[in-house]
Order: sequence, then structure tokens, then C-alpha cells
Amino acid sequence: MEIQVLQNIFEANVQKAEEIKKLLSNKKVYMIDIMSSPGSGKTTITDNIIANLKPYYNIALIEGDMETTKDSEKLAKYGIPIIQIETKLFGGACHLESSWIMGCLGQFNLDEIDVVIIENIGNLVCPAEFELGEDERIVVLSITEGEDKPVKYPLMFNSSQTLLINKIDLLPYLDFDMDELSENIKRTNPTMEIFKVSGKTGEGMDGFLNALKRRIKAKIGK
Ligand SMILES: Nc1nc2c(ncn2[C@@H]2O[C@H](COP(=O)(O)OP(=O)(O)OP(=O)(O)O)[C@@H](O)[C@H]2O)c(=O)[nH]1
Ligand SMILES: [Mg+2]
Repeated sequence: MEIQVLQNIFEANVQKAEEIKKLLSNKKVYMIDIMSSPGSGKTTITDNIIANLKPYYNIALIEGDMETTKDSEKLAKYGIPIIQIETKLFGGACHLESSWIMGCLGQFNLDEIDVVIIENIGNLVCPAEFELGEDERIVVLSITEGEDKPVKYPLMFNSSQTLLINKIDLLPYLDFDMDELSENIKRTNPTMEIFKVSGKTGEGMDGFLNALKRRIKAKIGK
């Protein structure tokens, strides 16, 4: 009985995600879903993305957190439409679901939006299980978390198209083994596009942002 209930939740989520895909395809909107452990740098990277893309695209942002509007407040300086989802209102979920994303999309004027950015809840497990109708999943792994995360949390890395290895400005201060991380990534998802970046200094961001702009153009034509 319990299994039945779980299946229904996942099926309903996938169905709504399919509706979102169709809607975004009709409206020519590109949607990215940024996921990671708490504190890996999602908001910092979102800040970099908005700063770089804003001259070219109309952007809307969906911020996911269990509680507080802190990340939305940090990014309010850009004056773009932002909706904060606080999952404490939905029983404190540790992920976002497609029905909530559809609710947010209904609040935006999609005829005037080119790119929607979702910052998912900080969690390396549950968000990967819930499709949101996104065009691209970006997983952020900061080097302070260790080289083993791709093999310990494979679904997150398997289901993402882009990996940002963040906080590389801290490399001189850590015993981080980049070769071991590369091996672990190859074992988990050999086709993922990988960029080494620092959200803080901006190092490596250009390569990632240019690749992102190419994918956006391929979908929405600009
Ligand atoms: N040194 C360094 N610090 C960084 C970098 N990127 C982010 N940080 C810092 O790491 C901390 C967490 O960054 P956030 O961007 O808030 O991380 P987050 O993933 O959005 O966190 P949650 O939303 O709470 O899951 C902040 O103090 C950032 O300033 C980086 O590239 N280098
Ligand atoms: Mg954040």
C-alpha cells in the first residue's frame, strides 16, 4: 500500500513535468535547475549567471529553501521577477516538485521571459528524484565536500548534464585530489560537461557561461 502511494507521487510529478516541458517549448523559454549540497555555492553561481546573462535575456528566478527568503533577498538587486518557495509550507520537503514549479511559472509572464533559473533545495539526494521539466540540470560540487560525492550520490550526478566544480580558489589550502574526482565522475557519468570555477573570484566562469548561452540559443533561437 505504501509503495502504491509513493508511485502515485512520482507519476504525478513526472506528468506535471511533461506539461512544463510543453509549455516552455511553446513559449520558447529555457529552464535550468541548479542543485547541490547546502552551501556548495548555488546562490553565488546564480548571481554570476544573472549578472552575465541579463544584458541578453529576460530572466526569472525560482528560489527553493526550506525556510527564509535570504537567497531571494541576495539576488533582489537585479530587479528580475523572483518567487521564493519555502517548503516549510509543504511539510518541510527537502526537494522541489513540478506542481510547485508550474504554480510559479503561472505567476510569470512567459511571453516576456527567456530563461528561468531554479535554485533547488540544498540536498544532494532528493531533488534529483523529482523532474521539474527543466532543460538542463546543473550540479554544483564544491571542493570542500570531498572527491567521493559522485560515487556516493550517483543519481544526482547521473541525471545532470553539467557539473560545476566550485570554490577552486581554495585549492591551495586543501588536500583535494582532482584526479580522483575525475575518476569518480567518469565512473558515474562520463558524458557530463565539467567546468572548474570559482563563484567568488569568477575564475572559469566564462567557459561555463558561454556553453550555457550556446544551449539557450539552440532552444530559443537567440
Ligand atoms: N571561497 C569561496 N567561497 C565561495 C565560493 N562560492 C560560494 N562561496 C561561499 O560559500 C558560502 C555558501 O555559498 P552559497 O552560494 O550561499 O551556497 P548555496 O549552495 O546557495 O547554499 P544553500 O542555498 O544554503 O544550499 C558563502 O559564504 C559563499 O560566499 C567560491 O567559489 N569560493
Ligand atoms: Mg542558496
